[in-house]
Amino acid sequence: MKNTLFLFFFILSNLVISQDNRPNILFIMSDDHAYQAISAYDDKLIQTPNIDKIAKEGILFSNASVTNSICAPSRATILTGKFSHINGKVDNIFPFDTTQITFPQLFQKAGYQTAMFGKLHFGNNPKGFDDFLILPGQGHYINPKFIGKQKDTIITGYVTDIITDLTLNWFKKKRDKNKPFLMMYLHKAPHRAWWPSPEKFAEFYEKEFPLPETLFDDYSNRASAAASAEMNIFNHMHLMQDNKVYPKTIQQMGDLVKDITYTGESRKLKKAGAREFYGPFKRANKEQEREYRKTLDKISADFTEKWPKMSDEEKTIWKYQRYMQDYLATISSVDDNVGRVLDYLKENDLEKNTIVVYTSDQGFYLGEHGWFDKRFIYNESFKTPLLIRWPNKIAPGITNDEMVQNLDFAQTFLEAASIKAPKDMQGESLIPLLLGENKKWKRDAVYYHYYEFPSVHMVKRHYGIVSKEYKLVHYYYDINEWEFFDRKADPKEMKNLYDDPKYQRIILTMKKKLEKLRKKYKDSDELSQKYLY
Ligand code: SGN
Ligand code: CA
Repeated sequence: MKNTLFLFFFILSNLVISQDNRPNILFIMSDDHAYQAISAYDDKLIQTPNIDKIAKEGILFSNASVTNSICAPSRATILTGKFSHINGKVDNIFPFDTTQITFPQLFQKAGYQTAMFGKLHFGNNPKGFDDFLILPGQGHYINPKFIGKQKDTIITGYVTDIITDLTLNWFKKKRDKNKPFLMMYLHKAPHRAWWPSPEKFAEFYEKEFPLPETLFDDYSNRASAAASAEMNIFNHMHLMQDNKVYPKTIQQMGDLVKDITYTGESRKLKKAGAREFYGPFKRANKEQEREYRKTLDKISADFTEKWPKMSDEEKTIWKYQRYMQDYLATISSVDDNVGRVLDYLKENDLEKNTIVVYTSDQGFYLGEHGWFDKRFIYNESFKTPLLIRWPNKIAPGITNDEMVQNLDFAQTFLEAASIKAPKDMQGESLIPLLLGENKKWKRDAVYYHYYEFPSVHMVKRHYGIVSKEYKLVHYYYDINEWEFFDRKADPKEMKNLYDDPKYQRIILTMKKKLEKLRKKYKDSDELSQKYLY
């Protein structure tokens, strides 16, 4: 009897030790994926059934935003749970201090198995991961190189498929079934220069997309930063590298483009050999090149025929269509691949205990205000998609419009995993909102600060406060201008109301709130000085 009892307790205690019921976390992030290009948010441009599934079975945040709309700073904020001015990664140029604590390190220490595959773009290798393979810097779309924990490698194929293969391979071959996992599955797509797979390139070239209402924005009634930015589709998007116009001869290209405002291209063209101008495409092997060539030849023929006869307005529309065809084609691949990973979870009984997050490192302009790129506090780049599924915890199909940020991710994941968050993290756990306990949520406005100027796209430095109703922005450094928007009355942000007498009282209130937020988060003009160049 004694022996049987002993055996019983022995088996029981082993069961308790080997059963770790803490939730797995699958964090899926794309690079520059605009919420306008996810059908759960807006189905005018593309259908994304797999990404939508996360929202259908979970929660969609309609007011999720970033603290600083650019790649590396967003990633630093996600990993540290701190604003750029505190973690020091204020732009893509300033280095990250690797002695700082990142949330994956805490997961690893607490017994999670951790892995990262894809684009980190952080300047350093990630800490706290049992396994990783990351793209160096921006990485390549075609036949990409990866930096590994053990060794570097080049993998033939299309980047979005490869990152997914690596992730699935890890699940199949390396996952320790006795431990919960933290998987960071990070896409390069749809980052510029928007190179699709050959199949999607051909498919999306046949499509035509609706024009955004503000495509021909003249930037009047806004602070001067909107007009001086260099991210206008007509003026700054490259016909070759971006729109993929590669005529048979360089001479032909030079003649065709010499009348457009972006003259650097034709000058460079004459100096270089043709292959150099194939941008990321120059990595393709002969077979891949043959496949891409089929669509490239169509683009080139269409361009050669139409371009000389087009008005500036028609040229803008032509470039916009080319841009959308490629940008959305890359997203279609992301959606297919997200589907592969969700299917794997389902087929392997991992669905129930896995928190699945889909987000982007920031939003992006898809022709709104005539722009591509990001950086500004205007909605399309300030906001970011955020969809979370957690079966039996999050009610399916809910939408939440609270002002949440990428700053909040670290504390959310830590709380979900019952790991104590360091006191100096600056976000709020989203768990109450996930569980539908919205009354516990006290934040009514968020803080934003963008730094990278002067730099590519020339978006001036600015900081601001955003609530559900209003947005107040201060542009500083080489200008001193304010902007104020009524978000409900003017969702497209076309009219700066800073000098409107009707709004003076509310502007004053928002200014006070902004000062309070800056104090709370420890930002100041003195600190901004530290990050000047
Ligand atoms: C490159 C891109 C820019 C982009 C930055 C930062 N130009 O410079 O359009 O804003 O990266 O992007 S490109 O011609 O090289 O594509 S980020 O997402 O990495 O911050
Ligand atoms: Ca980005």
